[in-house]
Amino acid sequence: MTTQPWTATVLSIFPEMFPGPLGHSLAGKAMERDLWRLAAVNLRDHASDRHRTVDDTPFGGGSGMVMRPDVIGRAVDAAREGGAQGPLLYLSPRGRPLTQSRARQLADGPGLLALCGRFEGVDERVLEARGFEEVSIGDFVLSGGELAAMVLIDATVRLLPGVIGDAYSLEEESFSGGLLEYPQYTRPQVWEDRQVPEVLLSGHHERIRAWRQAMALEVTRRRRPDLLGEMTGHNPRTVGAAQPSADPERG
Ligand code: 9WO
Repeated sequence: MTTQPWTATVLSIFPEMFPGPLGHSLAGKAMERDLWRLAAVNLRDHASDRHRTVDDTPFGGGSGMVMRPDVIGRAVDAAREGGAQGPLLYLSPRGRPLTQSRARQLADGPGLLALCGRFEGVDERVLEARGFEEVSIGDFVLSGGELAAMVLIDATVRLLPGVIGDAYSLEEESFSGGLLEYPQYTRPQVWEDRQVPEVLLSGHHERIRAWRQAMALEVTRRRRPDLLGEMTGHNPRTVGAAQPSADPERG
């Protein structure tokens, strides 16, 4: 017996949405190379009536429908029985925010199971009983958990060994770690009267490295000072911060 590749199992009433964008580009190429696998399970296959019902009206009243715990419980148990490994995740705006660090942990494991809710959500008891971890990709509401699951899987799969060249990932770890990206430029050298910054044409690799680091720090300080606060324990708004111009993005 040999070891299985990293596998994402998704539980959804719209399994045909998968792999969707995950079948393209970097994740898609990696899937073709069998560096990871995707198993999309139709929750309706675990319904118990001939209409394949997965939802019902909420106790206590109110609008909309709630996904039934018995159907989801059977789907999870069958996936586990079939060999699905890794944490059980429920994509929800109530969840703990997804971070690069959580994506790295997930990439270090054997895979994940993602429950994609629809309607007004999932019966709370099945989340408790199966020990779901709730994960949010941001403070907004989608029509369902599927797109959020794709985001989570994409963020994780690109960190799997062999998916991105080692040189690139090392650079990402050591340099841009914790900071936003520095500005990038390519040809043409002049476009609509806008010059590429001179230093990037200099061929002076140490000056280029220093410029990029300074720019990454400046972009982070202006747009996401909270990221610097986490690194330094200081409030960066008060540490030598120039006054922003009228446009906070371009000052
Ligand atoms: C819909 C709704 C309608 C009336 C009153 C309350 C309501 N809550 C919801 C709701 O949260 N619907 C969710 C839709 C149920 C779970 C799946 N859905 C979902 C997941 N929308 N947005 C996400 C999501 C997941 C991860 N990160 C950000 C958003």
